[in-house]
Amino acid sequence: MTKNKNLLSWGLVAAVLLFVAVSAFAPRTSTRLGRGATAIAADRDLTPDDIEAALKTYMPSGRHDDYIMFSSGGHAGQVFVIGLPSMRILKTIGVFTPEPWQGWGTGAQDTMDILADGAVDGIEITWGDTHHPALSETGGEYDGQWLFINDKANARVALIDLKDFETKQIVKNPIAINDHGGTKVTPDTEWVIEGGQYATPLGYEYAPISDYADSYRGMVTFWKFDRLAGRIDKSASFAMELPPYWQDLCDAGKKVSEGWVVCGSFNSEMATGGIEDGNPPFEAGASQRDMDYLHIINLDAAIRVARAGQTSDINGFPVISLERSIAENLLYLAPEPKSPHGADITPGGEYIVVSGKLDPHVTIYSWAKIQSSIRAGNHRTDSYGVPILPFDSVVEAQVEVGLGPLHTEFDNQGYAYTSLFLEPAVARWTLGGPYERLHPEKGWQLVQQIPVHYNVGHLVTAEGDTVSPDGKYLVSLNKWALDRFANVGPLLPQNFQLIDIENNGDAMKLLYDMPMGIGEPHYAQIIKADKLNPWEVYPEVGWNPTTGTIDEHAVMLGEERVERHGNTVEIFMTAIRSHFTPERIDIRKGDHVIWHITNVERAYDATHGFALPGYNINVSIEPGEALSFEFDATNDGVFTYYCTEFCSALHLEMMGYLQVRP
Ligand code: K7E
Ligand code: CUA
Repeated sequence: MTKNKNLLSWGLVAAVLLFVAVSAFAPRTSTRLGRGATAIAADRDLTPDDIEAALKTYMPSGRHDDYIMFSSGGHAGQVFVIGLPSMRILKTIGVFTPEPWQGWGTGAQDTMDILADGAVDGIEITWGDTHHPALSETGGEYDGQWLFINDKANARVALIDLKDFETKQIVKNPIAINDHGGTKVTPDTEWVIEGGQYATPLGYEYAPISDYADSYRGMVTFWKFDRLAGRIDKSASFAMELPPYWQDLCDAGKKVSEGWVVCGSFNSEMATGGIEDGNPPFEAGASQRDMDYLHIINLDAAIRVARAGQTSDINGFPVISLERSIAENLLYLAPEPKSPHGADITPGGEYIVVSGKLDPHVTIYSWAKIQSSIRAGNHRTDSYGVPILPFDSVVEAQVEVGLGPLHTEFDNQGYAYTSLFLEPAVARWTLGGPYERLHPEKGWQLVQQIPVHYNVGHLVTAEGDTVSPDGKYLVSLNKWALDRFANVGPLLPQNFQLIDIENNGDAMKLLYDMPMGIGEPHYAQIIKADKLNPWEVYPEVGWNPTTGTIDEHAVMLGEERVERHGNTVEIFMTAIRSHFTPERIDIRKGDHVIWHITNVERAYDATHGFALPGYNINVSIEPGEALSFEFDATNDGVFTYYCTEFCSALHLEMMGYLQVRP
């Protein structure tokens, strides 16, 4: 009863709001619309909160989102591009996994080559477990130019160009078989951080696990990004050997802490499992001690050591040894409580927030205190000789936020937001120190929790890990969806929940549930949409997206031809609405075929696809793009190639015959 009354009165409020809004433009129709809205709200059993959420997220046809979120795809191996606040998926970017729509890794030679660069010791890898996207930054702000993302499974890092939203490079970590603590970038994107995870012998060589303490090691890798070349420069990159604790998420210092990097860790117990042999299982063995170690790394000093060549060579890659790091004061540890996760640096760089998965608190470390503790010297060390800064000398505060805290991001009002896996909820709490002037509360304290559905891993706020977060929106990346969506069988989608954190004295409000049925995303980053400035079409006809220049095999109109050199047939083809030229190609079984296609269109959205059934070729040719693929004509027969994008009324006629004579 009460609910219905409430509903009706709110429905009226909504109707009035709509009336006011609409009457400004179309006074004749407004009354009818208003009544309709009330009826719809009643009919669909919508609460006032539902109506408000709908009004805040509804995107009228043709209107664009204010923010763009780049989400990892988990073991989809891809990146997903999502508009906020509508939560509409705008694009899948093929990264570590072939992606046929983009023609990523399904024939086009350059894309095959980039994927092949991610091979591990000669074994081709056709998937990835993308975890942490990192937008490029200038002065600690997202600049909208590049996106990096790691593959946790195989310790690889990919680079995506935000001019065309395509992957340009994959680098395999030369010393680690898996990673986790990446990617993060330094405030001017000079370095891309890839932290390790499960310790192994570096270079992924063999050593028996009974030699764990001596032969197994952790690591952090610093990839040099050459912005001018638009590539990671492997030859200028280096790694640091770390103790065989399982390094976890890293973050780059900013402002007052710029030039330093922190990485959390767990399993400082150095548990090696072996429940078969009567040892504690990993989850118990790695959780015995109350404290693990926050790694505090002087990156600027490490760069000097690496540039001076004071490194060892592992698989052809320079690595600063643990001994050297200790001798050069590159590495310090600080105790962090209870199976820590997340290491998130505040916008001004003054504090590091660490969560303890088994501790209801977040622990806040002060950068100033860390520096004075380092200066004070005279530290005890771990068993490898790495100095340990006393807990009390570096901790600024602890805030009880709730059960199972994981990751923290920030807003523009001096609040921090921490995901609580076990509650499950998102906690809003106040930052003290210089942030106190931004909010009415005093000190470090929990302000509010909002339940989420259900167990949340990462959360992300708009530009929330930069030097100037926007606030406004938070997305809770929930691992479990349970009853939130229609049952689609035993494998459930994840649930992204959009939360309004605009603080006009209001509580946080849940706005939208978005099922993610395409992988298990871990982290995402949200950028203001107007910071992105991608191309509408490639700059010139014949453009090679990988080299960023005119392709040497670009085909201009009138230059189409088929050339034969011995057993090699080279095809020069153009695509334009609504035909491929040539339309007929005759070759012989056993020929090696090199096929070049250029989309000579200059019109926005005039993409053509090209599929060659039977030979596993499928490419996408955007306006202006030139690409090539190769195959051996091992089977004779008649093969019908055709355009896979519905590009015109005569799109079905955009085809041709490849005749392979026996
Ligand atoms: Cu899922 Cu960032 Cu890989 Cu925490 S990590 S949840
Ligand atoms: Cu070109 Cu369809």
